[in-house]
Amino acid sequence: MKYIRTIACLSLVFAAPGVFAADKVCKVDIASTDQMTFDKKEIAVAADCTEVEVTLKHTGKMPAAAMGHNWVLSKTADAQAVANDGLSAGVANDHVKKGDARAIAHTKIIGGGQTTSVKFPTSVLKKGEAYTFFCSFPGHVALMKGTFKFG
Ligand SMILES: [Cu+2]
Repeated sequence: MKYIRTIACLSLVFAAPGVFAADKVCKVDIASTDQMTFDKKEIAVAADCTEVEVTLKHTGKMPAAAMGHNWVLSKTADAQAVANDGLSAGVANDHVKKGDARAIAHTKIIGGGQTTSVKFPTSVLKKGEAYTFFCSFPGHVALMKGTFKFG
Protein backbone atom coordinates (compact mmCIF):
# COMPACT_ATOMS: atom_id res chain seq x y z
CA MET A 1 0.00 0.00 0.00
CA LYS A 2 2.77 2.40 0.96
CA TYR A 3 4.60 1.47 -2.23
CA ILE A 4 1.60 2.40 -4.37
CA ARG A 5 1.25 5.75 -2.64
CA THR A 6 4.92 6.51 -3.32
CA ILE A 7 4.43 5.81 -7.01
CA ALA A 8 1.39 8.10 -7.13
CA CYS A 9 3.33 10.93 -5.48
CA LEU A 10 6.24 10.54 -7.85
CA SER A 11 4.04 10.71 -10.92
CA LEU A 12 2.48 13.95 -9.61
CA VAL A 13 5.93 15.47 -9.17
CA PHE A 14 6.89 14.57 -12.71
CA ALA A 15 3.62 15.72 -14.26
CA ALA A 16 3.51 19.09 -12.47
CA PRO A 17 6.39 20.94 -14.18
CA GLY A 18 4.80 20.28 -17.55
CA VAL A 19 1.51 21.73 -16.39
CA PHE A 20 3.03 24.94 -15.04
CA ALA A 21 5.51 25.43 -17.89
CA ALA A 22 2.59 25.49 -20.33
CA ASP A 23 1.69 29.09 -19.43
CA LYS A 24 3.82 31.78 -21.00
CA VAL A 25 2.36 35.27 -21.29
CA CYS A 26 4.35 37.32 -23.79
CA LYS A 27 4.10 41.08 -23.37
CA VAL A 28 4.16 43.57 -26.19
CA ASP A 29 4.32 47.34 -25.69
CA ILE A 30 3.32 49.69 -28.46
CA ALA A 31 2.97 53.46 -28.42
CA SER A 32 0.73 55.72 -30.50
CA THR A 33 1.00 59.44 -31.11
CA ASP A 34 -0.81 62.67 -32.01
CA GLN A 35 0.84 62.30 -35.43
CA MET A 36 -1.36 59.26 -36.18
CA THR A 37 1.47 56.74 -35.92
CA PHE A 38 2.42 53.59 -34.04
CA ASP A 39 6.04 53.28 -32.91
CA LYS A 40 6.24 49.73 -34.32
CA LYS A 41 5.80 48.43 -37.85
CA GLU A 42 6.17 44.80 -36.85
CA ILE A 43 5.33 42.64 -33.83
CA ALA A 44 6.69 39.10 -33.57
CA VAL A 45 5.36 36.62 -31.04
CA ALA A 46 7.33 33.42 -30.42
CA ALA A 47 5.68 30.05 -30.92
CA ASP A 48 6.07 29.07 -27.26
CA CYS A 49 3.93 31.98 -26.01
CA THR A 50 0.56 30.73 -24.79
CA GLU A 51 -0.90 34.20 -24.33
CA VAL A 52 -0.13 37.65 -25.67
CA GLU A 53 -0.67 40.81 -23.66
CA VAL A 54 -0.54 43.95 -25.77
CA THR A 55 -0.29 47.28 -23.96
CA LEU A 56 -1.12 50.33 -26.03
CA LYS A 57 0.02 53.72 -24.84
CA HIS A 58 -1.09 57.04 -26.34
CA THR A 59 1.86 59.37 -25.87
CA GLY A 60 0.08 62.38 -27.36
CA LYS A 61 -2.12 65.07 -25.81
CA MET A 62 -5.17 65.08 -28.07
CA PRO A 63 -8.48 63.69 -26.77
CA ALA A 64 -9.93 60.38 -27.97
CA ALA A 65 -12.67 62.15 -29.94
CA ALA A 66 -10.10 63.89 -32.17
CA MET A 67 -7.13 61.49 -32.19
CA GLY A 68 -8.35 58.25 -30.64
CA HIS A 69 -6.36 55.08 -31.13
CA ASN A 70 -6.91 51.39 -30.55
CA TRP A 71 -5.01 48.22 -31.40
CA VAL A 72 -6.87 45.68 -33.50
CA LEU A 73 -5.56 42.33 -34.77
CA SER A 74 -6.92 40.43 -37.76
CA LYS A 75 -5.73 38.32 -40.65
CA THR A 76 -4.12 40.65 -43.19
CA ALA A 77 -6.81 39.64 -45.68
CA ASP A 78 -9.54 40.87 -43.27
CA ALA A 79 -7.93 44.09 -42.01
CA GLN A 80 -9.49 46.54 -44.48
CA ALA A 81 -12.98 45.07 -44.08
CA VAL A 82 -12.73 45.06 -40.28
CA ALA A 83 -11.63 48.72 -40.39
CA ASN A 84 -14.45 49.63 -42.80
CA ASP A 85 -17.10 47.99 -40.61
CA GLY A 86 -15.51 49.69 -37.61
CA LEU A 87 -16.35 53.13 -39.05
CA SER A 88 -20.09 52.69 -38.53
CA ALA A 89 -19.64 50.73 -35.29
CA GLY A 90 -18.94 54.05 -33.60
CA VAL A 91 -16.68 55.04 -30.74
CA ALA A 92 -19.07 53.44 -28.21
CA ASN A 93 -18.02 50.08 -29.69
CA ASP A 94 -14.37 51.14 -29.98
CA HIS A 95 -14.83 51.24 -33.77
CA VAL A 96 -15.02 47.45 -34.03
CA LYS A 97 -18.28 45.91 -35.27
CA LYS A 98 -20.01 44.04 -32.43
CA GLY A 99 -19.31 40.31 -32.54
CA ASP A 100 -16.88 40.64 -35.47
CA ALA A 101 -15.10 37.27 -35.43
CA ARG A 102 -12.50 38.60 -37.90
CA ALA A 103 -11.22 40.93 -35.18
CA ILE A 104 -9.04 38.42 -33.31
CA ALA A 105 -8.30 40.86 -30.49
CA HIS A 106 -8.73 44.56 -29.87
CA THR A 107 -8.27 47.19 -27.19
CA LYS A 108 -10.63 50.04 -26.46
CA ILE A 109 -10.09 53.49 -27.98
CA ILE A 110 -7.91 55.77 -25.90
CA GLY A 111 -6.86 59.41 -26.03
CA GLY A 112 -3.63 61.24 -25.20
CA GLY A 113 -1.95 60.22 -21.94
CA GLN A 114 -3.99 57.03 -21.62
CA THR A 115 -2.95 53.38 -21.64
CA THR A 116 -4.98 50.25 -22.32
CA SER A 117 -4.26 46.58 -22.87
CA VAL A 118 -5.71 43.38 -24.24
CA LYS A 119 -4.78 39.78 -23.54
CA PHE A 120 -5.59 36.84 -25.79
CA PRO A 121 -4.53 33.20 -26.17
CA THR A 122 -2.23 32.24 -29.03
CA SER A 123 -4.48 29.21 -29.62
CA VAL A 124 -6.54 31.53 -31.86
CA LEU A 125 -3.49 32.12 -34.09
CA LYS A 126 -2.08 29.93 -36.83
CA LYS A 127 1.64 29.65 -37.47
CA GLY A 128 2.58 31.09 -40.83
CA GLU A 129 -0.70 33.02 -41.29
CA ALA A 130 -0.34 36.66 -42.34
CA TYR A 131 -1.72 38.95 -39.63
CA THR A 132 -1.97 42.73 -39.49
CA PHE A 133 -2.42 44.98 -36.49
CA PHE A 134 -4.00 48.38 -37.00
CA CYS A 135 -5.97 51.27 -35.53
CA SER A 136 -9.64 51.25 -36.55
CA PHE A 137 -10.35 54.87 -35.60
CA PRO A 138 -11.86 56.46 -38.74
CA GLY A 139 -9.18 57.35 -41.27
CA HIS A 140 -6.27 55.89 -39.33
CA VAL A 141 -5.78 52.44 -40.86
CA ALA A 142 -3.84 53.78 -43.85
CA LEU A 143 -1.03 55.08 -41.62
CA MET A 144 -1.48 53.06 -38.46
CA LYS A 145 -0.82 49.43 -39.32
CA GLY A 146 1.90 46.84 -39.14
CA THR A 147 2.77 43.19 -39.50
CA PHE A 148 2.04 40.69 -36.75
CA LYS A 149 3.94 37.41 -36.85
CA PHE A 150 3.36 34.30 -34.80
CA GLY A 151 5.65 31.30 -34.71
CU1 LIG B 1 -5.58 55.74 -34.44
